[in-house]
Amino acid sequence: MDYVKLERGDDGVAVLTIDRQEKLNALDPQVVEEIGQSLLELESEGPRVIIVTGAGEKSFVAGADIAAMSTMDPLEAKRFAEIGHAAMALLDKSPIPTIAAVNGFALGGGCEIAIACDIRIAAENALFGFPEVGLGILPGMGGTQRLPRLVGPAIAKELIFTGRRIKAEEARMIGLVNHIVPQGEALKAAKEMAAEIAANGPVAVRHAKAAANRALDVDLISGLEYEADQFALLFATEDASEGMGAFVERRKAEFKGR
Ligand code: CO8
Repeated sequence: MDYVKLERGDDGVAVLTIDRQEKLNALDPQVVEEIGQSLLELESEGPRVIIVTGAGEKSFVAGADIAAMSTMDPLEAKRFAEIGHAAMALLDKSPIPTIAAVNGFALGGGCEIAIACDIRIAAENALFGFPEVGLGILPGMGGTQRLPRLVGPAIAKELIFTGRRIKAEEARMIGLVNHIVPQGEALKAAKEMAAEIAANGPVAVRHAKAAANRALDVDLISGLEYEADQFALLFATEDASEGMGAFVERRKAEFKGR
């Protein structure tokens, strides 16, 4: 891989870093392919949490590579969007929790990566926005679908139609960002949150993610049925016996992930 680095911690936390700093980590087709391949690798290894970040403090990802897109024909653009969608699905539909540690620019495709993650932690210098319509295109890596689900249709449409950039604080106010931390500390804060998640029953966390994802796709009654099934299923795991047993015996649970 040229532009994506994977770091696997002993604590079950994997960090995927997009590293193309000379272009502010902009996404050309190769970068997007590498993100998808890396996430596929991680999915089969099964870390407890995946953190996604951009190399350097200046930029998370400054969007899709505009120079590369400027020569694409519609079929190439469709293919680009498809590999992008496949990679993003590995972030939000995979059972492994994902956290975006956002440092600096998260524009266009960069913001789309961030919102495909389950949770976003932003450094104070983070800047979010969807500049695509100013380029005569639109957010094509899930932004038109995920942003309205995350912040509601009116705010999403405002951001997409105007292309306005917003700072971390405004992003937090509208629910785009979970937490803001000092500049340079987004990855550290994401690792701290990942450690909190990783200390819990991993099978439970995975099923909880699947259940929470269901809330976005189905009506309440179907979602509650799904939740009850997932809840019941966990009673067949060793982790549930261990977790509840440890509470009753007043000791710390040792989860095995099964
Ligand atoms: N594409 C290509 N190159 C870029 C991009 C980009 N998005 N962003 C930055 N770069 C390059 C610059 O061209 C420059 O390269 P070089 O040194 O070779 O000239 C280098 O990175 C440094 O950038 P700047 O000199 O411009 O740095 P500044 O600090 O002056 O400005 C900005 C930083 C404000 C981020 C500015 O670079 C900028 O506006 N970039 C473009 C942001 C943007 O419009 N992003 C959205 C792109 S469209 C998109 O993301 C569509 C996604 C949907 C399709 C995905 C399908 C998979």
